[in-house]
Amino acid sequence: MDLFSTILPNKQEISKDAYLLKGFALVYEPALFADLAVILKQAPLRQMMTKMGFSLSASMTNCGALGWVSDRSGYRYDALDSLTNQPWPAMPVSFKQLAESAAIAAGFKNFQPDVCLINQYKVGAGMGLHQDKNELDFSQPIISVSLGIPAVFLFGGLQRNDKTMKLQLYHGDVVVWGGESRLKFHGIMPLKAPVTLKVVHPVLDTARINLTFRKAG
Ligand code: MD6
Ligand code: FE
Repeated sequence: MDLFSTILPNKQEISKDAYLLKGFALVYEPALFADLAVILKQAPLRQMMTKMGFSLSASMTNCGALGWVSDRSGYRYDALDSLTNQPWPAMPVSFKQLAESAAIAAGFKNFQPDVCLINQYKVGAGMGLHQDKNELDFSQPIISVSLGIPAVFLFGGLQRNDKTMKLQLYHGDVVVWGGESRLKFHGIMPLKAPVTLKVVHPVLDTARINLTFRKAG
């Protein structure tokens, strides 16, 4: 048994090289929210367009040296926010510490994220099945932090048509994936209105925020 299975009883392997760390982000919550508020003022959430001219249902922004963007010319990483023509806000220490410690807990050493994509989902918003493959180095994992109301995460295989598993992600849950799972198809089912007030967050209300950390450049 490895050291972290004793220290982290809430670590679940969901697939080869992919882990769910239940509640891992909860101790970071006060710092994350304070830092997030500053970022959102500087680089507001916005709905981006796809190449095909549809707008993504989640609203997005970024912090870090690079940001994930999509518009009529496609999606890519860009150092500038096209809304402000300024660099994205720097990645706060709290964000970095959360991402790096989650990576270590899942067995990925030396993860140094240069992008944090911030997704906000309101009830009804979701994200279709996709692969994350715009990053240069697929040996680096992705760290995904869920905040706010629960979502159903779809997790498939290396082919779009492969069978998907469904995973409930709750406030504070962190998914870390890399290695053999790095290029697996995944998505978010359209969010349902919460059925209990217990999952309605005092700050986020009935929204979900997802932070995904990557090393893109
Ligand atoms: C989301 N997440 O949870 C969207 N990608 O809102 C992702 O697309 C994602 O959670 C790569 C790795 C983990 C993820
Ligand atoms: Fe993704």
